[in-house]
Amino acid sequence: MLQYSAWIDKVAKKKRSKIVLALDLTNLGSKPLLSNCLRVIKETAQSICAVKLNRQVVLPLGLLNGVQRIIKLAHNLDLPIIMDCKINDVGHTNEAIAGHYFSAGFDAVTASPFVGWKDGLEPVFKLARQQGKGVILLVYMSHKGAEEGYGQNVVDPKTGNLCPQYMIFAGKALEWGADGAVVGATYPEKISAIHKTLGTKVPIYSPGVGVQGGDVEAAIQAGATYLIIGRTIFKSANPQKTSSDLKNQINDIISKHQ
Ligand code: BMP
Repeated sequence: MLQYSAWIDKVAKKKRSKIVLALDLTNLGSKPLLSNCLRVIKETAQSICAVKLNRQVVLPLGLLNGVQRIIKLAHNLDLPIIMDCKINDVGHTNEAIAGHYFSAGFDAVTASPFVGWKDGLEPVFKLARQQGKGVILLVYMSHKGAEEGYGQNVVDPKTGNLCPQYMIFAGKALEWGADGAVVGATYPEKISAIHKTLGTKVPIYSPGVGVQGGDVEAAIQAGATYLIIGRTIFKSANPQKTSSDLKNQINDIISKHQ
């Protein structure tokens, strides 16, 4: 079985798609949550390269219950599946959390670099490496409050100079061998700066296009590898067409800037 990073890269090339579907459905509406999730994956499968689940779906469906059906469907359609759990605790619980998600069939997890390496994310990276799974780090989030944490100026311990927190996190993504760095599409200038550090070694996963106000072209041009897209697709009247249109739009932008 391919390692996570190689798998998503292969699927992205095969399907000519950079879209990670954020399946953030809720069961607050009238339709049952599980069948709705399965339907959206089936409708968009040809135009996406991975599926991302949030706790808002895992909590009501259950990791070993309904979520198993979603993971199985994604894998049958040759789609890796990411658990967006934003791991953020001390090492032993981080390791246990990642272990449960990996055992349940998830191919990658997201994690917060604020907790650091020693007794923080080191055990998560070790476990992921042993199992061929991925760890994707938050480097600059897409919402307005991101500047209060990720955007603070801090003293870089290596140089003693003031430096934005997110640039230190970009350095950690490289140093720790992360499989991806999340940078909000709402801040293309941050994508550019982080991309200069990461180059082609760590792909940038960018959420925030569409509903959150980010622009597809600006994010791609700045260096985003994958776009994480949720509501624009699953809340549309026709998710199949919307995802296909977005895929084509992204490919046109890539050809234009090559
Ligand atoms: P939408 O396209 O509906 O705005 O969804 C974006 C997705 O990306 C959500 O699943 C959200 O949890 C995730 N996300 C984000 O929006 N900003 C971040 O900085 C990090 C995220 O994981």
